[in-house]
Amino acid sequence: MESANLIRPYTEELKTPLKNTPLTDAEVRQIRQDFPILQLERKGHLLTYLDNAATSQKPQAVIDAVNKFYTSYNSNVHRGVHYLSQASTDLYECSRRKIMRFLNANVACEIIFTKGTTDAINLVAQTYGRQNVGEGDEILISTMEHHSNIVPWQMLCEEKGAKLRVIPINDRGEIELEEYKKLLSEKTKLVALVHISNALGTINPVKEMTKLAHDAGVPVLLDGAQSVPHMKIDVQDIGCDFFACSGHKMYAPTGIGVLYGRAEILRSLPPYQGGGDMILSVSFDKTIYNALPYKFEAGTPNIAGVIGMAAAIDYMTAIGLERIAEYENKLLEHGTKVLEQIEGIKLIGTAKKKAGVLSFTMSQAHPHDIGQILDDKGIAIRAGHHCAQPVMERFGIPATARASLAFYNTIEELDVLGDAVKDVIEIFG
Ligand code: 7TS
Repeated sequence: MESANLIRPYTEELKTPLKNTPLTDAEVRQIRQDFPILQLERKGHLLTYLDNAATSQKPQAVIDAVNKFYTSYNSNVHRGVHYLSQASTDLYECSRRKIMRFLNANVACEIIFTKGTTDAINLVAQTYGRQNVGEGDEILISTMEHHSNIVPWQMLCEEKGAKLRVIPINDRGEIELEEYKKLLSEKTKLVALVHISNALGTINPVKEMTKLAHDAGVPVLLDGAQSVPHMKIDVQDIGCDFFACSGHKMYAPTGIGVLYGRAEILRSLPPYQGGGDMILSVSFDKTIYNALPYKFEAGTPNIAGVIGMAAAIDYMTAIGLERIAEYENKLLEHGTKVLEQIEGIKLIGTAKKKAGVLSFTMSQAHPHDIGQILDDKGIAIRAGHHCAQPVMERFGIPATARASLAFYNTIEELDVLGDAVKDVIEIFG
């Protein structure tokens, strides 16, 4: 019989980037061929997919990894002595170690698989939060949080009689650091902060903010949903205590995500959910919980999702995260220029440090109308509040139109976006 090691389709080691020179247009054309969905046509137009902050498209390598799991390895993990169960367990744990390296966590047990960012943040709220937050305590978030980094804390505060405090942002959509310093106090039990804003594109100074929180004795959770796909992440260098992200925004399947937590903190926490896999032994008198990371992974996990996420990491690291960030920055600069030159367009989110998000309003048309007309031209953007209603309120607007970028987008696509936006203006005059 074949051994699990022999059938392993990839290793836990990270790939090294194929090159260290800037990503060329020819390479991007090649990369686009790896994404079957980018070959789709809509109403006679080749799809221009600019809704990557909502979810990214999947390369064939990820689709194949999931397919291969179901066709050749499907079995439950951590259970059977039989060949398939050992193979799927091997793939699952090998993927965990790959993700540990990708985020530069210290040990594999610091990587907890979740359904996504939302689930990861709720895990922290329900474990760390319920254990450590009491009446009169405070949790510090920012104005630019996604609802998934607001509502779990509101729910916790309501239950515990604690208070949610909010760090203000300036007109460019940047954190007011002086206000942040003032808000940190002995009452603060956690800082929960978005790394890159999905509505504005702002890259927050998370290392500096983590240091300030730690100096005040406060742990930090980062919402990395929008940062992991677009820049190199090193959780130890940042120094954060928790880091949450979603597979589907980093070219992996939906329904899978990661919570990184420092082992020392995770060990001190109660379990999140009860069930199979999170226990060592169960009797009606006493249940003994499993060690990390299984204590936080109750029930059969999303094995195919985990394997797909490892394949996505292979794909991204082979291109190179630094090269991805550099190329996307070039796209952002070009897209910003294109939109800025159009009369009536206002960019929302103009931070000095920004990732590939172009949120805008137009004096002539509502964002939903813009989205509709662009869709007729095969261009996919998102229109709405982007699950960040407090950001909209801060800027006094109900919604924005948002084009969000990935490394498979091109300068030409941003020109297509610009021309289509001009057409919207003509229609609405
Ligand atoms: N945090 C941020 C910063 C996000 O952008 C999102 C999703 C989430 C958390 C939640 O992630 P999930 O995978 O758990 O749903 N953002 C978006 C978006 O911008 N458009 O659709 C979803």
